Amino acid sequence: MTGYVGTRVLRREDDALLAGRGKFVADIMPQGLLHVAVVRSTTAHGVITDIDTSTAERMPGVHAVYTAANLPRNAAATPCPLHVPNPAITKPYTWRALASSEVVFVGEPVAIVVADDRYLAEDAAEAVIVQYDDLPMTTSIEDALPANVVTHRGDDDNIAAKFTVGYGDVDRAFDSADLVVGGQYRPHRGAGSPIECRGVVAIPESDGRTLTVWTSSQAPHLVKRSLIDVLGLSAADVRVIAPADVGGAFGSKIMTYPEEIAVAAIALELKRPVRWIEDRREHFLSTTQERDQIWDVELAVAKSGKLLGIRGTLLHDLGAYAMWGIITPYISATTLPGPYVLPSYSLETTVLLTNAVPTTPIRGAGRPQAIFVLERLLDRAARELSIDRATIREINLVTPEQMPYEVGLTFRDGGPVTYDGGDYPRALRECLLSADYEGFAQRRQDSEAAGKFRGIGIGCYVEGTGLGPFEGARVTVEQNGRVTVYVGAGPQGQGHHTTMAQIVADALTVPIDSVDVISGDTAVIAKGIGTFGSRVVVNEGSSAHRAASAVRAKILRLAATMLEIDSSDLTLSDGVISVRGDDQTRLTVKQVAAAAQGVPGFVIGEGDDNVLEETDYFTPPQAAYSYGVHIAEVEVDRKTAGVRVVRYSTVHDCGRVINPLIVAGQIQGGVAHGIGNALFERVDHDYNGQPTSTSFADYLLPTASVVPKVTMSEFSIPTEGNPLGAKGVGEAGTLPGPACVVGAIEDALYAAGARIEHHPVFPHDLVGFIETATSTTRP
Ligand code: MCN
Repeated sequence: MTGYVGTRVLRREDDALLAGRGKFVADIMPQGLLHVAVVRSTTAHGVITDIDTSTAERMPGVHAVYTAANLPRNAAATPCPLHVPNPAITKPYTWRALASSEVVFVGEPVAIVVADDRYLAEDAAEAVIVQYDDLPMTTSIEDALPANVVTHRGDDDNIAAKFTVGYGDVDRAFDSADLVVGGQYRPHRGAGSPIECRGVVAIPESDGRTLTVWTSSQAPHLVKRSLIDVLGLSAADVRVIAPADVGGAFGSKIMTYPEEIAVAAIALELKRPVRWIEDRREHFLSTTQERDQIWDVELAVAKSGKLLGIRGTLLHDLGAYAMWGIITPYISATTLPGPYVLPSYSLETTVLLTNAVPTTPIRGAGRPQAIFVLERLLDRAARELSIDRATIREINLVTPEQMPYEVGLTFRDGGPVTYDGGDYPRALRECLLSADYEGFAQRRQDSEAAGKFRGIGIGCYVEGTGLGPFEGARVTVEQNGRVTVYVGAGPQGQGHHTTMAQIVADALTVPIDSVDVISGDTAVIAKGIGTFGSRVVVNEGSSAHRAASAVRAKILRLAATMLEIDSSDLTLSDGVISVRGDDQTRLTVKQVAAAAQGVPGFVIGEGDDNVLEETDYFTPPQAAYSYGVHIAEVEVDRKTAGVRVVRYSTVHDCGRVINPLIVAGQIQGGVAHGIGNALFERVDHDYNGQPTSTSFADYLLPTASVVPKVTMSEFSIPTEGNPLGAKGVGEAGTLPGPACVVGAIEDALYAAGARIEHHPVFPHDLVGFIETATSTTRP
């Protein structure tokens, strides 16, 4: 059978995962393995005045203690590369394998202990005495802006970049507006929180020069490039593998981390395998985070509800280093117009360094914040104009007739933001239907009768997915007829091995069970970028499709030569080649593949037809724009002020769907993430810059009992930007979550004065409104 694309093929990844047979970095235990514990900065900003490693060095089982001064290959001398440079960045700070003098956040690595096991390493790490001269510090955007304190000593201010985006005549829009609404909006910092924290195992060859690095990463090729740059290796010296089982990442494993560089350098020096496995506390202290922003914006509207313009400022917390450049705030700024016709827009963005863990894209990458702000503004305008909240969205959405729609902004790839197609009003209509928007009033009454406040909220989004520059796939048919697909970007739970097998099985017209997928290994495919930005289906999927289609053509040409027939008379289906109009003559892919292996000196096909292998690197012309609508309904408990999401409906269009089952899983997981951002997840610091949320007791995640079953529907308007017609979906489920959940909470308590401009929303934020509501309804 072929025709796998579009069908609910069960994930081939799941049997092993469900049976506990997944193979994660921590499962890689080569002979002679040494273990690392990292000594981290205990101050948010300071200068290291002394590191005393003498006691630790003498402790049993300790092999070495390293600081920046003695880290092998001078590995701490060179900062990690700035992965996404931008001319607007004026302070391109990136971290080093170990801090040498100044530390700029609590958790920054300052020393490393290598021991026979992790327990011994941790004990010895405790015995490393680091003295600091503390410097003034700030972890808050408000304090960072006036530059009373600076994140990096010697700087005059904390501004890492400043840029303005916009189009149209904003001043005229505001002059002619019937209504102006605005506010200060504050989405807060959260963590990526994958189940598997980070980890790295470096295994050297005995030559002291070459090594294999296993790392729990979203971007093994990028890690390889960093190792080459920082450690002065040649490309042939280092192989980086991200195992097929990476236990989640959500963006936090995109970049090169200090531990990857340090562990590789130490393994080369000690000529022993070395590993470091991050624990949860370290994850909160050292793995990148996202979302802290302050938006001061206003919206100009006509009394018809038509949008006229938005203007304002955005302050973005970059944390202590610019590891992923300014991609996140740039995406925020260019996402704000959303799926609506917004005639004018101006936003000045200031990107600020703070003494906290660096921020880099976490699922959604700046978009959830922009969607939150825009949808809050729409709700406010609708209320002031007494227009239904669904109607104000409906009358402003970009229509199919306006497609392709040029927003007037430049996207992060340097091209214009041009929505490539779709039916946004249909998505809203269908979501209102599936959420039974009409029936809400009755449900509200029922909740009130049960002593609860009930509200409904809407969030619409459009998202540029599938950006290049490229991702590759190598498709090869083995002599036994099995097909191997080598791809650069690997999964962290997205089910790529299943979807790539579907794409290749269809393009080759062979059974899916004959297709094996190998991902995330720099030794099997030369170039790769990584899994982020909902880009794999567009880039890697298209490459796999094109490579497999080219191999199929080769198979048919070889079969034609073998059968002495024209290849146009042949068909290939389910791995069998038949001659049109001839039931007797057949060849299998296996027979052709065996023949193609050849006998020395004999040639079957022409040119490289004899090699049943193709590599393709697809480059999309621009982003593929997915879009959708989410509607949440919440109940707020009168006694506890607890919020419960009781209904959640989504409609989305991600173009041609490769696997509806996987897409549904991505949306459901994304919604959980969005609910977490709206109600639970908040990284905080005390007045000294000490993180106060460093365990799942302090940092709450949504659990199965608080995430409702999501009612999902989809329709598909394929994009023309890639041969599959697919658009990305990996982040979509998260994007409008905070917007619609907070919109619903505000709706529940609107009459009591609730105007909510931040998230997460905690029960204590609501107590006052509940008291007001209770006192005004008391007889
Ligand atoms: N897919 C499909 N049809 C489409 C679009 C996608 O069948 N039209 C399938 C793809 O083939 C793939 C999955 O859906 O199996 C996601 O594809 P895509 O949208 O291309 O996203 P990526 O594969 O590039 O994944 C990255 C994205 C991001 S940016 C984050 S963050 C994220 C996410 O995916 N992190 C995740 N989903 C995650 N899911 C899990 N379980 N864990 C994470 O860490």
